[in-house]
This record gives sequence, C-alpha cells and structure tokens, in this order.
Amino acid sequence: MKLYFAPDTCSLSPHIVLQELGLPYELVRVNNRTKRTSAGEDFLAINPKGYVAALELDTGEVLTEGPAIVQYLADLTPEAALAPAAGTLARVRLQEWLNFITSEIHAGSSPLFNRASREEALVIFRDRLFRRLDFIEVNLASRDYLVGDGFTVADAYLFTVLGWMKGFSIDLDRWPAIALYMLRIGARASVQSALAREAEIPPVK
Ligand SMILES: N[C@@H](CCC(=O)N[C@@H](CS)C(=O)NCC(=O)O)C(=O)O
Repeated sequence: MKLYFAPDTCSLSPHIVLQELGLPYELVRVNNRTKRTSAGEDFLAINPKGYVAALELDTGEVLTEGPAIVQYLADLTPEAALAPAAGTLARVRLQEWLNFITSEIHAGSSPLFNRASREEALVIFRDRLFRRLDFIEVNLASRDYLVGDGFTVADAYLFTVLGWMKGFSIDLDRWPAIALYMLRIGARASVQSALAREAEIPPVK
C-alpha cells in the first residue's frame, strides 16, 4: 500500500494506524500547493479531490477520506482491535466519534487555518470549537481512550487534529484530561515512528 501524506495534516491519522498494525507501506509526500508528489506524479490524477490522505491499495484502487481509510485498515487486522467488529453497536460508537472529529474538530478548525477569515468570524468558530473541546474533556475525564478500554483509530484521528490547536494559539492545558490524553497518545511508539518517517522525506517542489 502507498500512503499519500503531507506533514502536519490529517494524513498523520492513517499513518499512525499503519504503524500500529505493523503493515508494510510506502510513504509518498504531497505538496499540497503544487499538487506534485515526491514520486514526481500529479497528485490530482491520484486523488481528484486534491487532498491528503489517500491510500493506494495493492490493486491500484485509491481510498480517500480519513475516517474510511482508518476503518479499512483496522478491518485488515481485526486481532489488533483498533476498531470494534462491523455491525456491532460498539462499531457505530466508533463511527459516531470519527464523524464528530471529522465534522466538528477537523472541518470545524478549517476557518482558523484560513488567513482570510475575519476576526468576528474567528471568534464564533473558536467559541464553537471550545464547546466541542469541553465535550471531549468530559468524556476523557473518566477514561483513557475514546472508545472502550484500548486505543482505537478514533484516538489516532483525535490526536492528529488536536495537534493543530497549538498553531491556533489554543492552549490545551485549559482542558486537563485532554492535555494528559495528548501526552499519553503522543508517547505511543506508533506516533513517534510515524512522525519520524514523515520527517525523513524531503519537501516536494
Ligand atoms: N474530508 C477529507 C478532508 C481531508 C483534508 O482536509 N485534507 C487537508 C489536510 S488535513 C488537505 O490536504 N488540504 C489540501 C487541499 O484541500 O488542497 C478527509 O476527512 O480526509
């Protein structure tokens, strides 16, 4: 499999999952501005949506959308228990979290990345994001992981998007359970290895 990634983006989530599962993969860096890849390809020909993450399977098919990619990967190795079995309520709980993360935190923080956003709009988006973080805080106050007793793909995704908050000058220490969670997940070997492997690949022009 080939994972198309860009540093400091949501592609870190499937990358962490690949590391957790110990599956073989090739890493291809994408320049999100020029849409060229480290392999010299036109990324738009691989993912016409033009964004990472994209996972090319050994069949040549390309999967996009982070929540779909991580569930596909988890189901390749069910014994790793990175997602409850499909068809169970526990799996739907996982999907409930993945959807919350993708729409409320990932997409919800997009305006904060946008330099053209007006100050009044930013205040509204920050306030909404803070309320979502309050909700996560309540949940993490009584447990170490989002779903069940162990690390799942939802944790890989939440860790990834919460990692952007520092860049928005949002100090996660305001939410103590989240701050501890970030330390706990960030210390995992999978996270460290994924970050190290991404740093090894030079920028693409
Ligand atoms: N809905 C997509 C969104 C992916 C996304 O937002 N990718 C960003 C990085 S986090 C990106 O590559 N943006 C570049 C662009 O849109 O041109 C998903 O959940 O995978």
